[in-house]
Amino acid sequence: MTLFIRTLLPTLVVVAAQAALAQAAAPVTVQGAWARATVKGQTSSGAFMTLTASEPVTLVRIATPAAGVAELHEMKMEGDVMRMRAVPALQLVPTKPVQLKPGGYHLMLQDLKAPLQAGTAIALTLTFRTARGEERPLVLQVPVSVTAPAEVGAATTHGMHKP
Ligand SMILES: [Cu+2]
Repeated sequence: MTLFIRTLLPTLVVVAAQAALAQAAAPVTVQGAWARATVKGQTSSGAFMTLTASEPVTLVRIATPAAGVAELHEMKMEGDVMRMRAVPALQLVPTKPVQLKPGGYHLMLQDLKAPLQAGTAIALTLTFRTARGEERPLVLQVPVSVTAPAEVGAATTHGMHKP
């Protein structure tokens, strides 16, 4: 029995260490995440969500196996023209939700490996840097849909399904 415990103990220590590593996730909560389904021939799309940090962090990197390039973008009116540009980093102020939504900040997924089909989900990893310079990942499964989850009712009200 003693021998059994001695051989088992190192294994338990390793498992505990791995669990601790996994728990060092970003201090950020995500609400309402979704990625827009693509139509035929479309090779890029956007992902949207609300991010709320519990300590000061900066979003520094986005990665997904679903796309060749994943970047943070911002849509802004420049004169009369709506323009989109890449944003290298996004600072989050604790408890202040930041909305990534159509027409504003969004995660741009370019060079899609396959069409994004409604009802499926894509893996997305957001990497945040803390004030101490540590990088913390946030691993998400983002559902793919045609419209934002909250927009479904609004779309119906606006008569989209009427003849
Ligand atoms: Cu974009």
